[in-house]
Amino acid sequence: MKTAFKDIQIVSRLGADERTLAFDVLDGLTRPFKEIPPKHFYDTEGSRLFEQIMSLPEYYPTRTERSILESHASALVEETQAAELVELGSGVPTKTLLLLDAMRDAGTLERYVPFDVSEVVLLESAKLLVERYPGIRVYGVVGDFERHLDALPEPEGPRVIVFLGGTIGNFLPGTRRKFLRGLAGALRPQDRLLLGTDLVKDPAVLEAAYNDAAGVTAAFNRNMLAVLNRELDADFDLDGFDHVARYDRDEERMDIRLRSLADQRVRLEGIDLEVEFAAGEELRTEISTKFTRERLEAVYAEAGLAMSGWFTGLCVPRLFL
Ligand code: SAH
Ligand code: AVI
Repeated sequence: MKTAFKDIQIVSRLGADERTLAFDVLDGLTRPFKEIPPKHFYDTEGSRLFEQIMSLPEYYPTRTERSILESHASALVEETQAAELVELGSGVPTKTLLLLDAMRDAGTLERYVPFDVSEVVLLESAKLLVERYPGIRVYGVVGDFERHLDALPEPEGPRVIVFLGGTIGNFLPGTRRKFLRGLAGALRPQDRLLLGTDLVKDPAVLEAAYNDAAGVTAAFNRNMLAVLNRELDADFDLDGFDHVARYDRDEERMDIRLRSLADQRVRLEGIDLEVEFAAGEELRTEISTKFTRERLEAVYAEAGLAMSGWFTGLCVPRLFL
């Protein structure tokens, strides 16, 4: 499917026959340990809730990454002479503006290529960007970056691919390796990858970031059940599940789950499935891996990538100031 506006072209790889949600849910809820992948958080409501998470006092990653980009965007553009910016999991591209501003100021900016599962958010951001940067072309891809990297357009000039927000941390190790290998294959020798990851730190700071006092992360987590209710005609009682976010020190990652408050049975009409949850049973909805430089270098090496620069920022949860 293709949608064209002036200066905006959107291609979609998530057609009506896309049955990933149905498959993931059938597969994930019939395992001894229940799990559904985090890409299913991001319907319109999930994307809005994530936008709220980004400005929570406890959620330091967005502010930290923004401050890193503020310090280094100009130098990165000067070094790469980037004419096009490809952004995977682009979401609401607020931090991206720092890179696009630097490209505009250097006179190199030609094209922005956002890539996201959320069509609504992608289209909104495309419209915003063509207004902010007269002359820019936006080529958006609505797709799953685990499966549709081949939908990226041919490069038209020096290209930087950015993957920000720590989203790489949401992959399990095997999927992460496959994804990064695919990405390495899409990079020409002169292209660069700018990856934003969170780092290992005090577990109290980490756990606070995923258990905010206002309950926005809990609502974001439970929203996955609302997605299942709507898309798969399921009857999950959202109040029947607690939000649980713990730091796993051995795996160095946050582990985010929904815990059933009682013995309950859920019917998912759309996939003709009935599932039982025991009281206290947990459904994993997300992991969020925290890295060290050594670990990241090893992850890069196994994907055939080499690290050419490393920038860190101060993690400042506002609650601890
Ligand atoms: N890059 C932004 C948003 C991060 S939130 C930032 O740094 O703030 C993660 C984004 O990735 C969301 O917009 C979500 O819709 C998207 N996403 C998650 N899984 C995806 C997948 N498998 N394929 C494509 N986009 C995905
Ligand atoms: C998108 N991703 C990097 C966020 C994270 O921190 O892992 C998603 C998130 N989940 C709960 N809070 C934020």
